[in-house]
Amino acid sequence: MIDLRSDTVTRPTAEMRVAMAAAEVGDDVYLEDPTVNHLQERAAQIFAKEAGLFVPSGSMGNQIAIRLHTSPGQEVITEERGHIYSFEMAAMAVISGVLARPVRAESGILTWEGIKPHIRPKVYYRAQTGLISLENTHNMAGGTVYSPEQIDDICDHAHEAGLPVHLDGARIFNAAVALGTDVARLCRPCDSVMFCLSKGLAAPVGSMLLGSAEFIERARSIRKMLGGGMRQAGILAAAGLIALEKMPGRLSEDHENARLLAGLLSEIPVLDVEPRKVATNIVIVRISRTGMDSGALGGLLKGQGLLVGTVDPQTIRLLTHLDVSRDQIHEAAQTFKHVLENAVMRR
Ligand code: TLP
Repeated sequence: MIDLRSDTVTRPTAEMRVAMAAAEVGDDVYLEDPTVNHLQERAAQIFAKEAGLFVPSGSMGNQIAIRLHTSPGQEVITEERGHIYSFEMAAMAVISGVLARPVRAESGILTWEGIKPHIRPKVYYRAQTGLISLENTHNMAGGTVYSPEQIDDICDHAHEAGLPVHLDGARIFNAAVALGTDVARLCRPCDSVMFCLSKGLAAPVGSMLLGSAEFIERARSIRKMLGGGMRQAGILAAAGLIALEKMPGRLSEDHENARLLAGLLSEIPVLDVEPRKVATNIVIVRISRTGMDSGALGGLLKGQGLLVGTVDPQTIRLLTHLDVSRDQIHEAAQTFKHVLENAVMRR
């Protein structure tokens, strides 16, 4: 099987497995796991934030941040296809008692001009805006990237308006590699940042939440409340450390493979894909002209050994990652060609 459904499918590397077996551990609820402590310190250092917290998932990291930045009854501004709104089980309503205020930006990249009209006026009879959340790279918009200047501009205006900004940076290293900058610069003005070790960086489990020392201290309590207090989590943090130190350096390979894949697919007449829009490791393909919906096409591709992700009935999503080689990209494009030619012949 060639699995392009997500970069979450990456398996830990041989080096990670060795490090996991040898990890020094303790009870992290007592703050006594040296490997977790080391990972948290290293992540904070690399991102130039005061402190970091190892969390079991990106969703938990985002939801802890929302809980800490907001009060019940407030609204959270997010891009309409943002993960915190579209893929986190309405958790912000359940856990924090807040409403999402989704804002559409075609490229997934919000601007202050786009956000400003959605900030509630400060009157007592209107729900108040509590937080702005950005996603870099933007997953469902196709791995699109905010530049440091775009983030600075939104954060400057948000802070002037008294609003905090959280960054869902699940794939922030992909953004940094695409821009040729570092994650500390990209995240500088954000009040909190979540990034994932378990996506393109290939760790088996885990994400990090970063912010001020005071924010992270409070985050640790909410993590425990949500059932995310882990014990000998150093086993996982050991893989996370390798993900953090060694894996960002290879992400450009995934980006090249994504551009290659988009180029090959753009040669298939019934597919709509724009290679020049591929900025990182995500390729979005419109399939309305194939005469099939994404479930049907996905089923046929699976029958030929290729797994793809679904965005909606007319759109599929393909991600490149550590466990797909350049040869497999060519193979995947051939599979699309073969399946679509056969489907047209059957009609
Ligand atoms: N994304 C997953 C799915 O949930 C859609 C994927 O396959 O891409 N923020 C962003 C931007 C994400 O893409 C994801 C996961 C998360 C947060 C949540 O991370 P986890 O899965 O660790 O809770």
